Parts: sequence; structure tokens; C-alpha cells
Amino acid sequence: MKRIKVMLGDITKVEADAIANAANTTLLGGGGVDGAIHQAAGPELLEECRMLHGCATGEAKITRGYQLPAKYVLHTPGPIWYGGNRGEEQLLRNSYWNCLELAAEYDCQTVAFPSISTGVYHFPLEKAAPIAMQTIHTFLQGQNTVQEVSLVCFDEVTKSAYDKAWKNLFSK
Ligand code: AR6
Repeated sequence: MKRIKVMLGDITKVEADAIANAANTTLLGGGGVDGAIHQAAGPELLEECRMLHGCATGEAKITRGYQLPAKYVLHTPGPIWYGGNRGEEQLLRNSYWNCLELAAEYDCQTVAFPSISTGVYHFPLEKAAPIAMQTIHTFLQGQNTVQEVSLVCFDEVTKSAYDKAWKNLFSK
């Protein structure tokens, strides 16, 4: 039975086949969850990232997880929020979707995401959570490789937004 879980936690500690990284287009590290993932994975992650020559917003690239409990990292630069008229919502959908397509291609059954774009990139949380939830749900319905997707929220406010989006999708 495929399912979507919302949890509070640190994604660098999650034992999934793949975790997503809210990266930037250079793929060379940064702050927030990106910094935490590079810190926990060790320097080999940056070495592999250097060979990828960046990534466009909404696209995704995969690396190994090195010292992380996760086998793979799905790096995706989410959109920077400019007010909503620059295709931000579609780009956020693309980030989730393209990570999941890569995960399926690499035979991952369990995937964990942070709240992409809602930190430094300022995508409004109340808009981002339903987009993430709907995109993951639609993807899961169309394939049989990925079985469980976790949204790993770093704070209670973020968790409440994803809990609400989950309820709106599943308890009707
Ligand atoms: N585990 C789970 N979530 C986390 C963790 C963690 N260890 N650490 C932070 N978060 P952000 P963005 C949450 O800013 O908005 C970087 O510099 C955080 O609380 O990390 O997509 C990149 O290099 C927030 O809820 O990502 C880019 O330049 C969420 O992760 C830029 O930031 C996303 O916040 C990307 O910005």
C-alpha cells in the first residue's frame, strides 16, 4: 500500500532509499537543509556534485549519499518566490515530480523530502504544502516503484502546514 507520511525531524538522519535536497542551481552547497546534507554526507558529496555542472530550477540530479543513512540524494533547486507570477508553482511541482522520477528510475522504494523552497527561497508555506502533497500523490498513483514518501519537516509550523494539506487530500 503506497503512502505519504508527514513527520518532524532532521532529514540527514532519515533512513530512506533517497532523500531530496533543496539545492541551488550550482549544486555546490549552501545553507539550510543543503548545508546540513553536505555536512552529514561528507566531502565526497561535493566532489560528485562538482561533476554535475549545476542543475536548472525544477530539474533534479542524483548522487550517492556517502555518509548519510540514505543511499541516494536527489538534488533539486526549487523556485525562488518572486510573488507568484514567474511560474513558481509549476516549478515547485517540477521539483517534486522530477525527484520522484529519478527515484523510480533508481529503484527507490522510500523517498524523503524537506519542504522545498519554503526557507531562504520564501515560497509561501500554505501554498507550497498542498502543491507538494498533490504532486506526490499524483506521482504515486501512476507507478509502482516508489512505495512511501515522507515529508520531513524541521519545525512545527511547517509540519502543521503539511498535516493540513494531507488531511485536505485524504480525509474527504
Ligand atoms: N532537515 C529537514 N529540513 C530542514 C533541515 C534539515 N536538516 N534544515 C533546514 N530544513 P531551505 P530553500 C528546512 O532554506 O528555501 C540553501 O542555501 C527549513 O527549515 O533549506 O529551498 C540552498 O543552497 C525549511 O523548512 O531551502 C539554496 O541556495 C526547508 O528545510 C537555498 O538555501 C527549506 O529551507 C534553497 O532555499
